[in-house]
Amino acid sequence: MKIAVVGATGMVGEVMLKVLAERNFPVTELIPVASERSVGKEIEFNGKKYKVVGLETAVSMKPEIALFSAGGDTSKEWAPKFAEAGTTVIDNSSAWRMDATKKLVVPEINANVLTKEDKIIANPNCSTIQMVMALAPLHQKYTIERVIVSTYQSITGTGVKAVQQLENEYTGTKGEMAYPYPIHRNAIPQCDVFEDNGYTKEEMKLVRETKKIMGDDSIRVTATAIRIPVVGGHSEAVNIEFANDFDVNQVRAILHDTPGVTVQDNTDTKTYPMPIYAEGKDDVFVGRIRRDESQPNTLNMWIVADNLRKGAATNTVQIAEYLVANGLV
Ligand code: 2RA
Repeated sequence: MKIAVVGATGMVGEVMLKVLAERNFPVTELIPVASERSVGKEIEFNGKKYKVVGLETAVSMKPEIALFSAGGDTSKEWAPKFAEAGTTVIDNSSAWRMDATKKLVVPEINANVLTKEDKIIANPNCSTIQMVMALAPLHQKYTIERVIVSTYQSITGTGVKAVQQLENEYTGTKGEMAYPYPIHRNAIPQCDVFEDNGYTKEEMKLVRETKKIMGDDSIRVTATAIRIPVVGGHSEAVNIEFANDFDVNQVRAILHDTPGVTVQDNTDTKTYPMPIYAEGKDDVFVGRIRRDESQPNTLNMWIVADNLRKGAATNTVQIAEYLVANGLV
């Protein structure tokens, strides 16, 4: 298959290339796409060298699938152009996620909503993906009424500039600031910009996208998203109120049996998920599973995942794999 990766030189784009190769996705021709300043750069993929091209050229090459991670503006302008040329776009930006005509997909949860007619498919936000991976099987069993989530997010989610700022703070080097505050030895209670309701866009993505992916607008969600000086992945403290009671061991068993989820939960051996160990892996790791003793039918747990992999690149590639396996492209 002819596959375009739009944003191939970016942080998520590079991980998408890595995941495509690792999973032996049937790429017969790669079209690495980036901004004009990167056109002509060489990218190595599966032992072959490919030259980076611009968006116009990439559309004309008519790839079967285009994996996008190039920001909302680029996606808004160019995803329709690829779609018109017959390409199926899987987009990592927030541009299409809440569009009622576009599917928002975590393959393990709702890939079945996909049809041949879906030419622009939205990849959910990283912090949403890892949370719903753990919520969905529990919702099926116990019916979730409300979710309270606090996230502790890797600075890789902000981008290269933030990673560089943290490195500079470690080494005492002067450089460009992604944040007006230090990241090192700090916790910044703002991921993305603020909306009129006092929440950040990141927090409202968790609220809105969870309902859409799980197909249930009745689930009440509130979120606080924090940026911390970690690079391996996002962590989330999640409090879940169910309509029905549950058994904690059964919760562990359900999550254990959920594809893509690994339970790491043993207080005797101090076993629990941590981003430093989740980095580079595709699973969503769940631990600290315990009843909330302050109210009935309520559970606490801790969810960790590599935000660049399952939170972005791997989920995108898994959607592409589903499309191919089901003859939808
Ligand atoms: C973040 N979820 O971590 C977003 C991805 N860019 O900031």
